[in-house]
Amino acid sequence: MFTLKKYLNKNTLLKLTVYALVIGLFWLKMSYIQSNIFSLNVENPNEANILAFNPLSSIFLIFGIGVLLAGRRGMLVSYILGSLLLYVNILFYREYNDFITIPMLNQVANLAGMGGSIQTILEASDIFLFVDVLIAAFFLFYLKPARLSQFTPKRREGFLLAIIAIPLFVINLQWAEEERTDLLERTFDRTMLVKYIGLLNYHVYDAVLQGKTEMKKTLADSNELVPVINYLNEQKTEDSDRLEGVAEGKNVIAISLESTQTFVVDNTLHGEEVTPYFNELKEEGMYFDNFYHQVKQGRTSDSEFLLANSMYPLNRGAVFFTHSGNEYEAMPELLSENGYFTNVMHANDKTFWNRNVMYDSLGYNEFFSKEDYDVTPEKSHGWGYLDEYFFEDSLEKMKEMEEPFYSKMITLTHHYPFTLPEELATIEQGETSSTTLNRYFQTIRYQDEALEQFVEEFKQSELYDDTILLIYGDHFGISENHQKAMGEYLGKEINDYEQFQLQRVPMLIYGKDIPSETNHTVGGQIDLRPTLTNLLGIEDENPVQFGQDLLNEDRREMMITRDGDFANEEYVGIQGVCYDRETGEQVEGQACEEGFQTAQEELSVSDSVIYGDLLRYLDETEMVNTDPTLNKNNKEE
Ligand code: GP9
Ligand code: MN
Repeated sequence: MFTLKKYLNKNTLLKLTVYALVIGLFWLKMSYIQSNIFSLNVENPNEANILAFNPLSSIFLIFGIGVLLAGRRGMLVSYILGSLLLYVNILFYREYNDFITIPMLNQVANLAGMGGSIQTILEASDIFLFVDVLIAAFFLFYLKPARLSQFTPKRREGFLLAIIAIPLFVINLQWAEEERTDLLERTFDRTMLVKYIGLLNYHVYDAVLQGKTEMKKTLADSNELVPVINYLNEQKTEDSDRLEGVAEGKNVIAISLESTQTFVVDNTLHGEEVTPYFNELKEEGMYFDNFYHQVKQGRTSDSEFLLANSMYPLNRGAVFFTHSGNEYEAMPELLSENGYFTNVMHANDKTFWNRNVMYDSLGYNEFFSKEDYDVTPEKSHGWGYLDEYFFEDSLEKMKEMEEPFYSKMITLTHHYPFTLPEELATIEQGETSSTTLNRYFQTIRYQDEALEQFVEEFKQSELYDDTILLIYGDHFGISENHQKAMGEYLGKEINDYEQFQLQRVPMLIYGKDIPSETNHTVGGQIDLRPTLTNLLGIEDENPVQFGQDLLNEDRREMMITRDGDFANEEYVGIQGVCYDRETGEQVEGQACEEGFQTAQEELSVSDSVIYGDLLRYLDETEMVNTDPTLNKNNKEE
């Protein structure tokens, strides 16, 4: 019979002591490394507690496997391997300020960089990180119970340890999700993942992600690109030459405005314009008022993906994380080939959204991240470096750049939760039932002022004559959770149609030879690339693009969201329901049927390219497809 007494004899207690000592020792070491060697930005006591707790599940797992495979020797092997893995991460972190990922390991060039400096990142005191291995060996083999052969772990104990890891991990994850919902789905940032689930679990997660990606990729073959290209050819409209090459050879400054939605443009609060500067600027350039964001969980990074590739991001996770190792034919690469110095300016950690890795895949020449800016506590708030300083420093950098350049700037201050030091607020908060929305007005006003200072200084600089600006909102800032408050502000009920229309973000093209006009075409971020390459007069031969030039009057007016909803010239289709785009009235019948079908098809075609990493077959597929003799032969047969 299973009685506690039977199991809690002296022998068992001695055994448990050894287990507890070894597990406790590794726990101590891992906690020390996580809290003292890595900078994980622990923000509150709850996060500190999660961080202290999160090594446990992985420790039970690795020791469980060790015991299962080879008893106490296995336990020591687990201890040594675990320690080595931690140490390799420490070395990597010293060099890259980042954690190892499998795609990162695959990037030989990166590792070569590390190899060159390996001596400089080793520290004499690192030896102390291994002293505990000797102590663990002592516990396992020479401590009295061990010496007297009272510590001989059985396989089933190993199994039990590994099983205990499961509830420990579930507790860890639930606790973490309270702080950060959808932690694993959204895969924000490696630093954040390590903070919440611990370094070893993070590696398991990374391996699972990689396994899934590899599997889909392995199953794909070059034939799959043919239907993609066929589909895109069907959708294609004749190129128009409207404004083609008007900005030939010019620099481009693309400005991604954080959380900026169209509803604030030309709108007021307390009788004051919310974004007075942008309202004015848009009159001097080409402004698009039916332009939508198309992002999903990858938020800013998804908008970057859309801009660079004219492909849809993924429905789950951030493609910047999940498919950074894919082959792309991205716009930065194309511009580089056309003599541009391509770069991104964003004063945040370079690892956020895996940017440091993905930007290489997209072909950017340089990434000016937080470490390239003079970020001090006085000049920071909330998410980090305040926009005014970011703009100021960035313009200085651009003045020194070799021309032509393509710089993409990403602002930061107007980010959820939209807080601002009181002295920087120049408009009163809103008075709706949502404090989030109320604060939103202050941070967007702040961003507007920072933009003003930048654009006005830019106009005075020598860059003005030879540069165009492409300014766009990255995604919504006010989510559906604030519908009621949004309704209070806009003075109307926010139903599904209105909520959909709130996904419009401003888009403005501004520069010396760009005419002033307001363009009402229905479009989205997917259209940015073809629009820009047309203005620059650059031949873009990549056929796998889903967007269309916004200036082409014959374009297919269609904007598809990641949820399979859409807007076209006449209708807006939302979750199977059809609305008149202008009036918002519900339309009965099959009016939206075709639109929904196109949306579904288009998203799955785009997904197949990413999941199958199909662009790696582009060269060979094009050859097959465009060989006229081959087509002729086919016809003759
Ligand atoms: C972080 C910034 C914000 O670097 O781009 O990201 P978001 O949360 O908006 O995707
Ligand atoms: Mn954003």
